[in-house]
Amino acid sequence: MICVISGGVGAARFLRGAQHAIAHNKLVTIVNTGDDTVMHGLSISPDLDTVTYTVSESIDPERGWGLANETFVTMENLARFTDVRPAHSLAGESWFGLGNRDLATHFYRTTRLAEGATLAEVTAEITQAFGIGFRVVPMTNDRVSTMVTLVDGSEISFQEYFVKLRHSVAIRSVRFAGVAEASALGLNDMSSADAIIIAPSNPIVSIGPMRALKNFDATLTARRDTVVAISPIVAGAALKGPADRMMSEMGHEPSVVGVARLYAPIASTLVIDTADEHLISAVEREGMRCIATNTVMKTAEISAALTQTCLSAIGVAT
Ligand code: FO1
Repeated sequence: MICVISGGVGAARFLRGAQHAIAHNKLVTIVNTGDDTVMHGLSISPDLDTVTYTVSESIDPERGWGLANETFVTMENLARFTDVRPAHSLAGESWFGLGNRDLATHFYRTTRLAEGATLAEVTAEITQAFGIGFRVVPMTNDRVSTMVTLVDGSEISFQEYFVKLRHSVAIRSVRFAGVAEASALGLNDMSSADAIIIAPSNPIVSIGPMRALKNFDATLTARRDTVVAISPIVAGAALKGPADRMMSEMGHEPSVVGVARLYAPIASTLVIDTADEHLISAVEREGMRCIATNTVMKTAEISAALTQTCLSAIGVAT
C-alpha cells in the first residue's frame, strides 16, 4: 500500500499521475480539510474536491479548482441583493466563486452530512461518483479550521486570506481551530504502508493541519525510513499559491533547504527539482537524503515518473 499525504493543487496534480504508476487497490491518499468552509449554508471541502476533480480529469485546468466548462450564473444573480443586504449579513456574498456545476457536489455533501454521514463516507461516495478507483480519505471527520493571523494582529479564516484577500497580505501566524479535539483518520494506513509520499503541497497550511493532528507526526516519524517528501518549492518559489511567502513570513527559508528543515523529523528523503540540484548537499546537511528530478508536473506522465522516483528512492516497487 502506498499512502500519499495531500493538500490541494500540487497534490492533485501528483495523484493524477501516481494513479497510473500504482495499482488502485494499493493507493490511498489522506487529504487536508483545514481549508474547509461553510458558505451559503453549504459544506465545502476544497482540497478534497480539487483532488477529486483533478484525478477524474474534470477540473478546470486554468483555475486549478472547480469544474471545467463552469458557469457562475447563481453567483452573478446574488448581486441583485447587494443593496438590500444588512451591513453585517453574510447572505449573498460572492467573493468565493461557487460554480453552478460545482454546487451539485456541495448540495450532495451538505445533505449527506446533515443526514449523519461522516465526511469520510461522503467523500467515498463522491469519489466513486467521479469514477476514482483508489481511496480518498479526509484527514479527520471532525471540524478543523485553518485560521490566519495577519501582521496587523487580525485573525481571518483561510479562505478569507486565500480568496477574499487573494493572499496578498503578510501573515504573522496560523492556527488550526479544533485540531486538538479532532481524531486523525488514516493513521493505520500510514502505519502499515509500504511507502508514504508527502505530495508537493504547502507545508504550512496544507500539510501543517495534518501534522497538528494527534499522533500524525509520531506515526510518520516511526516510519521515517519509508517517508519521501516532494518539495513544493522550486528555485525558491512555489509553482502556485503562497507557500514560499508564507514560509518566509513564518521565519522559514523559502527554499528546498527550508522545506528540509520542516520535513527532516518525519521524512528520510526529499525529492527536489533539477533546478535546485546545486542544493542537494545543503539538503543532506539537514539530515535528509536528497534526489533531484523533474518535479514540474505539466503532464500526468511526469507525475507518474515522479512517483516511480519517489518509490525507488526507498526501494519500493510499484
Ligand atoms: N480559489 C480562488 O482563488 N478563488 C475562488 O473563488 C475559489 C472558489 C472555490 C470554490 C470551491 C472550491 O472547492 C475551491 C475554491 N477555490 C477558490 C480554491 C480554494 O480557495 C482552495 O482552498 C485553494 O485552492 C487552496 O487549496
